[in-house]
Amino acid sequence: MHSRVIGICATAIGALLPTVAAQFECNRTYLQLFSDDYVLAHENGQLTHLENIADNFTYVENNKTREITGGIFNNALRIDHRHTIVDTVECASYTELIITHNVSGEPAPYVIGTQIRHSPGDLSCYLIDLTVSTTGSWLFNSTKTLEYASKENWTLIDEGARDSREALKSAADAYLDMWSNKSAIDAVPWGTPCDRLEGSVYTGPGLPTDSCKVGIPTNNNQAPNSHRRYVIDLTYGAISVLCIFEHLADAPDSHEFRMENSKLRYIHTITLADSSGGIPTAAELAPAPAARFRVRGGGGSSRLSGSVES
Ligand SMILES: *[C@@H]1O[C@H](CO)[C@@H](O)[C@H](O)[C@H]1NC(C)=O
Ligand SMILES: *[C@@H]1O[C@H](CO)[C@@H](O)[C@H](O)[C@H]1NC(C)=O
Ligand SMILES: *[C@@H]1O[C@H](CO)[C@@H](O)[C@H](O)[C@H]1NC(C)=O
Ligand SMILES: *[C@@H]1O[C@H](CO)[C@@H](O)[C@H](O)[C@H]1NC(C)=O
Ligand SMILES: *[C@@H]1O[C@H](CO)[C@@H](O)[C@H](O)[C@H]1NC(C)=O
Ligand SMILES: CC(=O)N[C@H]1CO[C@H](CO)[C@@H](O)[C@@H]1O
Repeated sequence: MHSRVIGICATAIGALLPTVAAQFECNRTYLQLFSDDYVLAHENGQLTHLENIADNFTYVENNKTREITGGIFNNALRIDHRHTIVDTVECASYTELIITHNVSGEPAPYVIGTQIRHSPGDLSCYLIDLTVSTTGSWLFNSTKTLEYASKENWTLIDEGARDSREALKSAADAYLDMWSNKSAIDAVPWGTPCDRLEGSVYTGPGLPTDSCKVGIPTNNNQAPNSHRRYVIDLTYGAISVLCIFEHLADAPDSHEFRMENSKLRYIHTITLADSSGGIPTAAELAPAPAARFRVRGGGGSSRLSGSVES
C-alpha cells in the first residue's frame, strides 16, 4: 500500500517536472519597473535611474552598436504616448513611445520602439535595442501617429481568451514572410476589422475596408525581413518583432502585432527608410471598390506601391 502511494507520487512528480521547468517566469513587475526607468531616462534626458546594468551591456540604435550616452538621451522628451509589453519567458520588454515635443515645448518628433533584454539570473539588463524614427523616416508624422494610436484599445485580454505564444509568433512570422513568400499571405490570420498604423498612415476606421490587407506586398520574391528579435506578451495578445527589411536597403524595422480571438487586430510599424515619394492620403490608400484589397502597382497614380507595405 505504502509503496504504491509512493509509486503514484513519483509518477505524478515525473509528469509535473517538465511543465514546471517550462513555466519558469521572469519577474514581470521587475521588467515593467525597469521599462519605467527607461522611459524616465527619456523624460529626464539622463540615465541616472537605470540600475542593475550587466557587465556586457550593449546599446543598439537602428541596428548600430553605440554609446548609450551618445544619442537620443541627450534630449529631455515629453512622452505623449507610451505602451509596454513584457515577455516573462525571454526576460524582455518592448516599449513604444510617441513624442512630438521636448520638455521645453520645442518640436522633437520621434516614434521609438525599444526592446530591453535581461539576464534570467540576476535580471541585469544586457541589451537596450532601439528603433528610433524621426522626420524623414518612412511615412513619418508623430502628431498623426499619436492621434491614431491614442484611439486604439489594447487592454488586457481575458485570461480564457488568450492566444498562445506559438500562435502569436507564427502570425507575426507569416506577416513578415509575405515579402519573400507568396504562400505566407494565406497563413496570416487576418482579422476584420484590422487597423495598421504604418508610420503615420492608417488603414483604420474611416476607410471602406478597415483591413490590414491594404497595400500588402504584391511582389513576393523580394529579399527577406531578417535578423528578427521577438518580445511576446500573451496578456496583451501582443508581439513585437525588430528586424531588417533587406528589400528596403537593409532598413531597420519594428512591427508590433495585437491579436484578439486568434486574428490580427492592430499592427504598428516603424521603419528607417526614405519615403520622400510622399505620404498617401486616406483617399489614395482606399482601394477602388472593384479592386478591394488590391493595390494598383506602378504608375504615377500609385504612390502606394512605393509608400505602403509593398
Ligand atoms: C519582483 O520584483 C519586484 C520589484 O523589484 C519585487 O518587489 C518582488 O519582490 C519580486 N518578486 C519576486 C517573486 O521576486
Ligand atoms: C550578455 O550576457 C547575457 C547573459 O547574462 C547573454 O544572454 C547575452 O547574450 C550577453 N550579451 C552579449 C552581447 O554578449
Ligand atoms: C503632421 O500631421 C499633422 C496632423 O494631421 C499636420 O497638422 C501636420 O501639418 C503634419 N506635419 C507635417 C510635417 O506634414
Ligand atoms: C476594449 O476591448 C475590450 C475587449 O478586447 C472590451 O472589453 C472593452 O470594452 C474595450 N474598451 C473600450 C473603451 O472600447
Ligand atoms: C512559405 O510560407 C508557407 C506558409 O507559412 C510555409 O508553409 C512555407 O514553408 C514557406 N516557404 C518557405 C520557403 O519558407
Ligand atoms: C548591432 C546589430 O544588431 N547589428 C545587426 C544589423 O543587422 C545585421 C543583419 O542585417 C545583423 O547581422 C547585425 O548583427
